[in-house]
Amino acid sequence: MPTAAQHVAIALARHVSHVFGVMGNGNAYFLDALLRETDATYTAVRHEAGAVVAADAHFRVSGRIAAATTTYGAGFTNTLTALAEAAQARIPLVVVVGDEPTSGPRAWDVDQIALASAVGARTYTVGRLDAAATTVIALEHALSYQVPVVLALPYDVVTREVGPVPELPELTLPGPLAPTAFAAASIDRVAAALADAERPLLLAGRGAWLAGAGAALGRLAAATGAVTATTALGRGVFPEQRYDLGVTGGFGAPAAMELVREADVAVVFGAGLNQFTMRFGELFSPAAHVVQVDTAPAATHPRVDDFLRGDARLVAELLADAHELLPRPTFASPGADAAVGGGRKTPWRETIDAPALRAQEPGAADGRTARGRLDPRTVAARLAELLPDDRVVVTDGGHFLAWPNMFWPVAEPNRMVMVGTAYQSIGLGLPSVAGAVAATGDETTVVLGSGDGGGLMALADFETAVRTAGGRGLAVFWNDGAYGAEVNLYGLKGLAREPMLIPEVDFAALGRALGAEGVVVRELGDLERLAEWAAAPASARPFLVLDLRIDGEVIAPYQHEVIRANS
Ligand SMILES: Cc1ncc(C[n+]2csc(CCOP(=O)(O)OP(=O)(O)O)c2C)c(N)n1
Repeated sequence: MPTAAQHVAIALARHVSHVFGVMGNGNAYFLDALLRETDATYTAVRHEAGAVVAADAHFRVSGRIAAATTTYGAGFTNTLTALAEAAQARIPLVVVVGDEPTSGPRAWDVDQIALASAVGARTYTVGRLDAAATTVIALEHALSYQVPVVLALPYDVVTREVGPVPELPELTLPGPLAPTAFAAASIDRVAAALADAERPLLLAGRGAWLAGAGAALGRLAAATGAVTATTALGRGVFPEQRYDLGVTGGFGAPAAMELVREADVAVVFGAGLNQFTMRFGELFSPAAHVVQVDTAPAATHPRVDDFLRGDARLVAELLADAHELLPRPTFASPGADAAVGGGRKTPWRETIDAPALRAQEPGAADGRTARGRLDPRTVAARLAELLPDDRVVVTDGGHFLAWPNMFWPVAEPNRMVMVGTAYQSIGLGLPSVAGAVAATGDETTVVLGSGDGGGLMALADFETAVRTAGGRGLAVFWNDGAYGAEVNLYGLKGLAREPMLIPEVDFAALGRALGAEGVVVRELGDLERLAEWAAAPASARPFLVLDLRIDGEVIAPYQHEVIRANS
């Protein structure tokens, strides 16, 4: 007779193909059922935070929900930072976790429901009569609200025989959020504002990508002559890169950011407008009219003048349709005589050279600073030339985040994934590798970017990264012998430096200990190994670790913005 654990595993595996976890008393029977009774793939990680991070990264890369599993108590509390990140970033996933028995807590139990709730995750507790149904409802909640959920397995329930697995319904999920009545009534007004603008700008974020708004936004940009830009999580949303300024905010190129300040009307789609995107309030000129289109209940930044609630794709389509119905043509088609065509101005986007505007400040030409260490800008630019095009980049947090974001082009938003940025946590990079590996095909290279501080924090899942990615994996450690972001903020203010420093750790040797190949990179020439590696098929090469000995005194522009905002 099937047990409750089997009911949960079978119901879960109908919709989830990958489960990441660490085993213990609380999830042993669930794991046994999962491996024996379902086709789901189980990947062991080495720290429970890594299980949630891997499931999170899996969703961010593939758009498909995954699960994490841990034992009760310590196994569960180990997930909390990663769970907070998933909640704040609005990533659906299921954490299948052991819990206290229905008879009440034992000496080692903690109030897991309260803990999950405190970081923003709802718990569904499985009972003996409803194990499969509760699993389906938990999945529906995660996907409908785009949040992580906890599926709790009481210790005494999992082993109970509960009868045949019932017929399971398909998931019932809501469609895209229709524009509110106010938003629908505002379409003509916003379309007219875009048409009348001298310098219209469209800015899109991850919400626009999730809504599949790319084509509609491309149509709207073409119709209005708007220059486009994205947030760090929305890169590549607009189909035409030749009119795109790249990332706004501190990772953006200086000339591109100056141009954004010239916009007189800016319409923002599916972007939360956090302090980094907004350059701490400086992104738009005070005179610009800023419209935000989002599924959030209200505007997410005080700078927003007009808020339209609705799905980014639906609203972009309505705006493009409305623009086409306007009584006057906005501008002549390219090359046409303005007088004959009735056009009244040159589209703003035709007046700019976006690729030149996107150029970043280069580093030292020979790749070395006066202190004899690597210039991170030059090495980042060289890495961009050497990395395989078919890649997914997963990163930790820290000052170094600037270098991949500024210098590595991204084909689609789901090819640069930063687990940890919503909750501003470091230490979630290395376990992201396993999730990205499971989410992509054999041809795709998974590239990790990490600082030395975040890398050391996540060391347990360095093993997971090497084991799961094998020759598909490459880890790039931006090694400055410090918690660089802290040095830049508090070291420069004169605070005691000792807590900010890290001995020079040999990540190449650490990688070798785990079965990878490790290269210490002290000059640009040391990157030649990457050229050979990239040319070999993944099956014929090892996981490669590049330990970049960078100069921490080269400070990224976004860090200067943070320093200014903090002083
Ligand atoms: C879990 C956690 N602990 C501490 C911090 C504070 N913090 C933010 S950035 C940072 C330094 C990161 O250092 P490293 O990973 O070496 O990257 P770098 O800044 O040097 O590029 C620290 C400690 C944090 N954000 N998250």
